[in-house]
Amino acid sequence: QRSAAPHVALLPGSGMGHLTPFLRFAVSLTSRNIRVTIITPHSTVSLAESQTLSHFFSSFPSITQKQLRLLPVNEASVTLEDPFYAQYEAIRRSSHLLPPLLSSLSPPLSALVTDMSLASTVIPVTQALGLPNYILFTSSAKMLTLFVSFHSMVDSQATNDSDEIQIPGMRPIPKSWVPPSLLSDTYNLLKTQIVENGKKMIESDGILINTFQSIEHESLEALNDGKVVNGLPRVTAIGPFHPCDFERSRPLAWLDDQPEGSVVYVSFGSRTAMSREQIRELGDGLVRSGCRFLWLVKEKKVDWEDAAELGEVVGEEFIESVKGKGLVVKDWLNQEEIMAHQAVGGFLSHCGWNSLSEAMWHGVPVLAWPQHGDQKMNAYVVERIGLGMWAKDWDWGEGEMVVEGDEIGKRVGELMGNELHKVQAMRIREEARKAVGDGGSSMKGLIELIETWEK
Ligand code: BUP
Repeated sequence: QRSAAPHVALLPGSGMGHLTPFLRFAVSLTSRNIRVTIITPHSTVSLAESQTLSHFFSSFPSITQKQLRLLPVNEASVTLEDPFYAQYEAIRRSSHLLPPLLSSLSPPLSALVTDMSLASTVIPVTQALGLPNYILFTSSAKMLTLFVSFHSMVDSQATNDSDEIQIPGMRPIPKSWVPPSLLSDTYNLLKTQIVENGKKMIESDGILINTFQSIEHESLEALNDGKVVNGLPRVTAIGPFHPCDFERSRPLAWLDDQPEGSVVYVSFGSRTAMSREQIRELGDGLVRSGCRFLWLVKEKKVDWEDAAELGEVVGEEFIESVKGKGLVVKDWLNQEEIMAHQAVGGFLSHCGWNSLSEAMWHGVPVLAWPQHGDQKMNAYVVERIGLGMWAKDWDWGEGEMVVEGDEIGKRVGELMGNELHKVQAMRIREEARKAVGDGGSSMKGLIELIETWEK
């Protein structure tokens, strides 16, 4: 027997890369008559998150916001780590505030959807309340295979001499694709969180993922056949999430004046700090490539700490010398609008999964330069599906090595001149739209999920 429209609460993780897919998912649920409440941890780590949230809730007044006011965490062992990981620890320590908040929501909830990095914090809470819990995994299915299995191999993998990691049911992957902090002998926040959350996810009611069958069927099949982890709940691909128009905009008059497909867009996401030395080499590389470019420069992980003037970071003379051919910016841009622009013909990307989803959605070829975290696993997907190429011999952005301008220029030139990638990127664009269109694989997954909540 069907009750009234289901009411679902969403609890996103920290950073734009985790918040954005939750907001896009919320919009797609609302458009299917699901009542949505978003629980927003307060304060946010970055300005980008707080500004996006206020813009979002004024654009979608039917979606309810409930703030989870986090208790302060003062120990240096936490505050000195990456602030985005530290936020998960803060949420964990404030988790006693969740049961009263969840129970107060009206009408009563049908389910809570939580970021993967909050699984071990939230699943015990929902179990005690008898509330179904779903995990929204905001990265690739390839990364999910590592995330859910890492706890079972953590001790042996960190210490053994092999340069490969054997994820059960998958082909071995080079150890170099795994972030160094996961392989370190000592525990840090990232390693603890991946181990604890990966282990706990088996107890969730389902795992939702922002990917689609035609690009990641191998990983999805291995996950759903119990090859990676026996007893894992169903993994449902429901992506790629549609970019939607709440996203903050900034006019791109400069792009409007550039020839079709001539501009390479360069961005390493919202939380990559690049050294000034590497920034200067990158600038040199972009000039050497001979291509037009739109480059978003970031020197600090957290946006409000990124205070240096653009001229000081890249050099005043550089900005002058590239005028007309290159635009360098330091402020937040609406990336989705950039991807959609006819002038953009390539993307030099860190391979955050949202950035890649947007590149797929708009058919933009990618030159992958993973900087940290899940990004090498995602770069593997870029290369395997032919969306672009991966500069495998470049170190993690956070590594010691500085990639020289000469090398960068060469690869960017190759990306922009590669006709095969252009054709394949357009095919992937079609597949992406098919997946979320009527009768598409991701649309079917979403409808089935909603039917479960309606029961
Ligand atoms: Br920077 C920047 N404008 O100026 P990812 C980012 N974005 O719209 P990340 C903008 O933020 P994680 C900007 O389009 C994407 O949706 C971008 O997410 C948008 O990378 C999102 O690509 C960034 O996943 O997060 O920020 O490194 O590490 O969590 O993947």
